[in-house]
Amino acid sequence: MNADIAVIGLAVMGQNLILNMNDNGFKVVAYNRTQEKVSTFLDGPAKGTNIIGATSLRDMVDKLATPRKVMLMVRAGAVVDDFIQQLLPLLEAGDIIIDGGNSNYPDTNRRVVELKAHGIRYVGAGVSGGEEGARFGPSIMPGGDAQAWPHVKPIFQGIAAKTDSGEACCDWVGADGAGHFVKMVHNGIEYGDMQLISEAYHFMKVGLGMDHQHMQQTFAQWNSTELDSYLVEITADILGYLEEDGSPLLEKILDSAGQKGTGKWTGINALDMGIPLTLITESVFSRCLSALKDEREAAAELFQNTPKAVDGDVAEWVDALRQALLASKIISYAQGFMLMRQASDESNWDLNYGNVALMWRGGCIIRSAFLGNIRDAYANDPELRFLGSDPYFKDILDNCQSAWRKVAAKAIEVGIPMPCMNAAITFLDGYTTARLPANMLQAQRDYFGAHTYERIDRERGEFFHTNWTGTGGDTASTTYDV
Ligand code: NBP
Repeated sequence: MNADIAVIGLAVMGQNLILNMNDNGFKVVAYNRTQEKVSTFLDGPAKGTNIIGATSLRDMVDKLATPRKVMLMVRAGAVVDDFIQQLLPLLEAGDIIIDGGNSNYPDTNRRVVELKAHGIRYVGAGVSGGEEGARFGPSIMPGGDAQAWPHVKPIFQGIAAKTDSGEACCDWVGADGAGHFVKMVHNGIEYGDMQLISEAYHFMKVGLGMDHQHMQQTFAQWNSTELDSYLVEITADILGYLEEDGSPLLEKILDSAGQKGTGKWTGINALDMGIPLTLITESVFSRCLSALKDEREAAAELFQNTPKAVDGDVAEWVDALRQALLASKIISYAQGFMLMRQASDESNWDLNYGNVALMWRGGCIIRSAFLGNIRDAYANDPELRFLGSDPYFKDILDNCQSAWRKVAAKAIEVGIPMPCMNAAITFLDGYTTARLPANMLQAQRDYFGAHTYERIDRERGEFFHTNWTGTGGDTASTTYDV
């Protein structure tokens, strides 16, 4: 047999990726742990296609052309390691294993090294876009053993989403777990975007008293501005969705958010790497806070917290909100790209940030017109440290600032929680403040723990300790940062 690729895992992502590969002329072998899912798939969605099934991993491997390409679309974690162990005796040097699931990137780092020792080329590919993306064009972020890329490239770029100018939303990201790292940051940014939109909705509903039709029209209109994006588009759809009795379904959905871990991993990595990823981290905490539903209900009663109205012209507030959302979004992406730069520097991945923006331009959940501008920003200056410094984005931040502050201040005044919009403006204020009160922090640290400080009237790198009380000693603690 001479199939191009095998896909293991026939849940929603695997099935749709296989159908997409088939549409694009690739011959695919489908395999699943629970065998009946193979026959159900072949007799159902795959009927009449060139897709073939396998009854065992041996059968699957035998049906592949060399070098064999086996893609795992299974639950992340131990299941991936189990399949790798089962595949190893069946594959030979030069064959390729691809993990297209949401694996944590340190696992991918480890697997690339372990499999290289067996002569197997391992690829960790982030796949985004959910069911529809998988079926008709996902965003794919592959990284790992670069020798695998020429073999995988035609399939991945063939099935990936395309930008308006026809570029594939898939390119080689970098070594080790770089692909899964970039996918993780993508998901973190998705958390931030979703929370920002939810905050805008909350302000409209509670503060401005807008009805669903008005909110739906507002988001639909925003979708023809710089906010043009998949998430803004589906928000308008969600707001317009009515139940049979004519009432909006949205208001019947329990306000307790779930999460599957990628936002949390992004926050953990930011803490580990010392990057102030305040907005995405707040968005994860917002989900945690929302999940404390019973406690919140009790506290709402205890504090007699009732929604408060925002006075003033609704249309003016709506436009201020649009500006606040846009500016906050810029900060969120700026922080996400700061995190990727730090990871790239630490791991020598040499990430191409413009390419990352291009990969997210289509096919994925955070796809937006805005990502085209991010791509341009990094094309103009690949060394850009802060996205907000790019002229296009700086202009928006400058122009939106007054409205953005107005919204953030009003939300605090009337008690509407907007943690991400507020985190965003606070970040910009901190990032653009030449002298922060960290001198006080350093003095305190030295006062109680002899942690030493640097002086502005001396060279950087020279550390001082003061005996602040006259009763402490002159011995300083060792100076290091963690
Ligand atoms: P799931 O994450 O639900 O995984 C289902 C697959 O994992 C099935 O093939 C199932 O086999 C297999 N599996 C499980 Br669960 N436990 C197993 C075990 N102990 N041994 C062997 N196989 C096992 O599927 P999905 O939602 O299609 O996602 C696939 C991957 O893609 C995941 O890593 C996911 O995080 C990622 N992803 C999902 C989305 C999305 O929108 N759903 C988007 C992007 C990425 P069985 O049929 O025998 O139980």
